[in-house]
Amino acid sequence: MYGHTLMFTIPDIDRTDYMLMLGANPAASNGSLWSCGDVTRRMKELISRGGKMILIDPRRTETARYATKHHFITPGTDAVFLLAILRTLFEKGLVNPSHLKSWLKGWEDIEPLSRAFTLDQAALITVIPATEIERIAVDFGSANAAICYGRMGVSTQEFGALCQWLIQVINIATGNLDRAGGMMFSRPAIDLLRSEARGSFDTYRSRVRGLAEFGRELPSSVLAEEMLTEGEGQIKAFITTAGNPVLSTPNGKKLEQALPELEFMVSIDFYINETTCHADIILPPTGPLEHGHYDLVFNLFAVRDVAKFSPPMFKPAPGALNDRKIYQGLISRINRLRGKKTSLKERMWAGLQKLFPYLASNQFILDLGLRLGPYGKGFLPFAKGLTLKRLKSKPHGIDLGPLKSALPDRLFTKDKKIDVAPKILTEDLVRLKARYANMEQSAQDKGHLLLIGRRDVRTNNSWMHNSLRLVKGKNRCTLLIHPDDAARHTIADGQLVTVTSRTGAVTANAEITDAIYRGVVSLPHGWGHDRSGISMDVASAHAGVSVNDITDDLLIDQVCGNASVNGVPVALNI
Ligand SMILES: Nc1nc2c(c(=O)[nH]1)N[C@H]1C(S)=C(S)[C@@H](COP(=O)(O)OP(=O)(O)OC[C@H]3O[C@@H](n4cnc5c(=O)[nH]c(N)nc54)[C@H](O)[C@@H]3O)O[C@H]1N2
Ligand SMILES: Nc1nc2c(c(=O)[nH]1)N[C@H]1C(S)=C(S)[C@@H](COP(=O)(O)OP(=O)(O)OC[C@H]3O[C@@H](n4cnc5c(=O)[nH]c(N)nc54)[C@H](O)[C@@H]3O)O[C@H]1N2
Ligand SMILES: [Mo]
Repeated sequence: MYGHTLMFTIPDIDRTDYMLMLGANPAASNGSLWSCGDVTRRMKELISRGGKMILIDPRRTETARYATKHHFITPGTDAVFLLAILRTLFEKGLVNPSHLKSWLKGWEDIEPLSRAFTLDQAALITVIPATEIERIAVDFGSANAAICYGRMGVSTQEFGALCQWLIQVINIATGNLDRAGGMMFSRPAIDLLRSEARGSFDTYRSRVRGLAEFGRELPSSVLAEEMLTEGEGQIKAFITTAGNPVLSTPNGKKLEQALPELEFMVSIDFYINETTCHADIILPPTGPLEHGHYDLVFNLFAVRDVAKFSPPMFKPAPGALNDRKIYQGLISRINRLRGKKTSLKERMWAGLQKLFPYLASNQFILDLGLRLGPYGKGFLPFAKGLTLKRLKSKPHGIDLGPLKSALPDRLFTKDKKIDVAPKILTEDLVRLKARYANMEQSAQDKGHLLLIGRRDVRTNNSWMHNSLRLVKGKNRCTLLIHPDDAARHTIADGQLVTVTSRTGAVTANAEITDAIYRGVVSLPHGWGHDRSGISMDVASAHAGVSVNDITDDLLIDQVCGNASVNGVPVALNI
């Protein structure tokens, strides 16, 4: 839509009056696509200045405590809800893209598309009453500044791409894009958008299942089958870095079976965990306190433009390398093996780096990035602006101000227009309509339960569980289940329950709570440290089970190939 895969819209939380949030739990995740300090204070301030926050989630989460209103929703049906909001906005005359009008392409397609479902149909499918959908649309459309924001719950599900598109359309339709208090674009001191490629989609496909590439990456759901299926192009060697896909990718068990079959595997990680234990070689990088830190990624997602440098606290062990040095070492060795000749320029640069080691350091690259960035000093002796030296003189970081309007300059599309109705997405509405043509098709009507995930403030995916202070206390890897469903299956609180899906089964303690919607159960991801071969004593003693043993590599958002780890049909046994 905006011409760049990294061009995320960031909620201007500090200046908004109305936040409609779907499938996100910032009170646990610390914001995610709105990075900042103290997320909960910011949500509280929104309410205390008279604003509203509406939360749509199949679970009444920790974030619900900060919301003015929480609505349960049937997992996977958010696209229908968002269409109903859009439809109502049009019907009530609340659509006005105002300042965005002249940059919109395909705008005339939107109103007819918004009529895909009536409000009553949407209410039946989502379980959010029609009167409430209407109220949300009217409040959203009438607010001075409003934000529609959705995260993992509306991304990693059957219609994730449609959801994220409709969220953009709602913000655009109400003129809330690129405006203070709405959804804005960040302008970090080192701008990844300018240095990274704009991105790609479907320029090639996976060998076995034919899923499309996105930004030169294939969906994680095809990884195991690409290793296990023989033939030309079969994956025989594998490098992992900063990832634990045995626990984090759908049907991780299948990947776990594929890894020992590889001819060679190397992992760049400091832990011998469920994935790296299969590697022939593990290359441990310096730890987070042994190298300096400047955040490239999260400054891009931040609710204010900020820059901060954290110097290393400890000296690394002699010979220890940071991640970048390890990558460089691997790349130059692979190039050499492939017979790639180094150019004269490359050799001269390597020679200079030998003479002046600073030129080979991360800090040199960082200084260059800051100087050449939008707030940079450049290289003129008397110019003002950011340098690494200046940043280092402010140990708490530098605040570069609130988010600023950035359009149309920041658009990366060739025609400098916003593509409001990309064909890939508008065509996917056909699939959505077919899916809910009759409600009998929904898994809940078939007697299945739908499995969703959850995060906890003391976790970070799979890798915080070897720290005792982050795992002690009561077991958090429990199966949340509604009292009615528990009664139906004669499950008592705390009882061990086996959860079964197409791909496997896991057994966890039930936690009965009305904070989860009827027909929905929830397990967190990143646990399952009971596997042999790992060397993480604390994690093993607090093993839990891996939800991704029962998520499904065949359950994907068809249009983009992203894994649908939310809304997995499961059955229970005691
Ligand atoms: N403490 C902590 N912080 C983290 C992480 C962590 O593991 N721990 N992980 C980091 C990472 S990698 C990420 S990507 C972010 C994620 O950040 P968030 O997306 O904010 O966090 P989640 O807890 O995944 O929130 C997803 C929510 O979606 C809900 N949900 C599930 N299915 C549906 C659905 O069909 N519809 C709707 N409307 N909601 C649904 C879930 O109940 C859940 O509350 O967090 C980051 N921050
Ligand atoms: N069912 C389900 N599955 C999910 C999700 C979900 O919500 N539900 N969320 C998905 C999401 S959003 C994400 S992002 C993935 C995350 O999945 P992964 O990225 O695979 O998992 P992490 O647990 O974050 O793994 C991080 C690894 O990096 C290592 N590490 C930490 N710091 C460094 C470093 O500085 N350098 C190097 N080289 N290694 C380091 C850690 O030791 C750990 O082994 O999980 C996904 N899987
Ligand atoms: Mo993530």
